[in-house]
Amino acid sequence: MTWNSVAVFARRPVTETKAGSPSGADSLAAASLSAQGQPLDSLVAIAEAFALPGPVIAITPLGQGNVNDTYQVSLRAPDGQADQLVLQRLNTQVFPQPELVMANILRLAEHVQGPAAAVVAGCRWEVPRAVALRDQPGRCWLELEGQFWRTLTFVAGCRPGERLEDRTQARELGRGLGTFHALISDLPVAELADTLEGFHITPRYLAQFERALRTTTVALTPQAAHCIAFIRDRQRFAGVLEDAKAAGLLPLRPIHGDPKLNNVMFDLATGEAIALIDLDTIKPGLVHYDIGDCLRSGCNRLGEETADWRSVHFDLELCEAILEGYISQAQGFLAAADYDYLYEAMRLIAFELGLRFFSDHLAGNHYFKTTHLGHNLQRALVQFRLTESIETQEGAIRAIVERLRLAA
Ligand code: GN1
Ligand code: MG
Repeated sequence: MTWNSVAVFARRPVTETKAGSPSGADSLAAASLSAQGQPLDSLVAIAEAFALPGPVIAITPLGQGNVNDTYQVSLRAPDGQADQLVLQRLNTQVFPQPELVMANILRLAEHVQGPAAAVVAGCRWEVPRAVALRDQPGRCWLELEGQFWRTLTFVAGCRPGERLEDRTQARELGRGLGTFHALISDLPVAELADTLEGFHITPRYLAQFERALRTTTVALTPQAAHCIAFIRDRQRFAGVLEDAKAAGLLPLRPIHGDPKLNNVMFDLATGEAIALIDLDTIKPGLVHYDIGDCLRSGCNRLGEETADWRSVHFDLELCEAILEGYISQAQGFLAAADYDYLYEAMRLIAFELGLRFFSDHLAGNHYFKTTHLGHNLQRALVQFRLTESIETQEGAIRAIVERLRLAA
């Protein structure tokens, strides 16, 4: 098959699959279309453009990403053993300069070297690495018919976080994010590109919401009216982190951008957090965006996809354990002012994600993939309920932060 003849199907809403759980119907012979709408034979050809260590055995959808399309490529290594890689089609509507995304990923890989990282982590630590093209060893992405493909190494022997079971896992989640931040805290932000302008700048999402509200054609149901009132009540709060940044209280640092629970990998044997995956949003930012994202995903035991949004609750015990784990690794670079904004960070990032989901609902679901009508509205209701739960526990959360600050 030549490149020109490779048919690449348009994006479709993803069918949700569990990360790393290939099913019986995965064989290339058995299925002609992947769950993400891509013909499998073209996926094999795309995967084979990269310098794979052996022939492809199977390609299956991977993970639950809301933005990119992700596949697990299984292959046979030269020693006969099975091996895996991750193949992704980047959503270039979200990332208009994907080559800068790759530059950041390469910069990270260069900065974080395995053995030194394991010392900081106190255990095995892995960084997914970009794989070069077979015919162009200096290049690690493929542009094909307007689509952008890349292949990354697969972190084996671990699983992504799904639901936190107990304090030990919660502590590991926080320790994982703290380790990642500690490893990149000396990477100059000027060496990272801003690949997604406005990402986590809440006032900009507020402006997008106002625009979406003016032009929406979606029915404003009582639930939507609730969301609108909820946002209006918190408008003044939206600038809290940006104001602190502008006042010089919070510095720009390299961040992950999306360290939600299922982007942290836990070692199957030891339960330790050993990697952060999904490196597309590594860029300059506030560590508070990451801490907020980690907490809003980890402390919501029902998960962000629950339909039972009324029962969503922010779990204080998990919050304490996540922060403990985080601070155990981050105390070396956290300044006093950083602690002052931890409560605001968790409240803001839950609110911000609700705002983003709701605006996308109003605008016709062009940003986040959806699987059913009203999906983004449901997701927004979950995040807003979580925000409320954080707000009602403000005193207790601030007390936890204070105790940990004094102990650090
Ligand atoms: C998106 O695609 P995914 O699932 O890794 C989004 C994050 C949100 C997340 C919510 C680039 O991440 O900001 O927190 O959905 N990524 C981007 O699940 O917008
Ligand atoms: Mg992501």
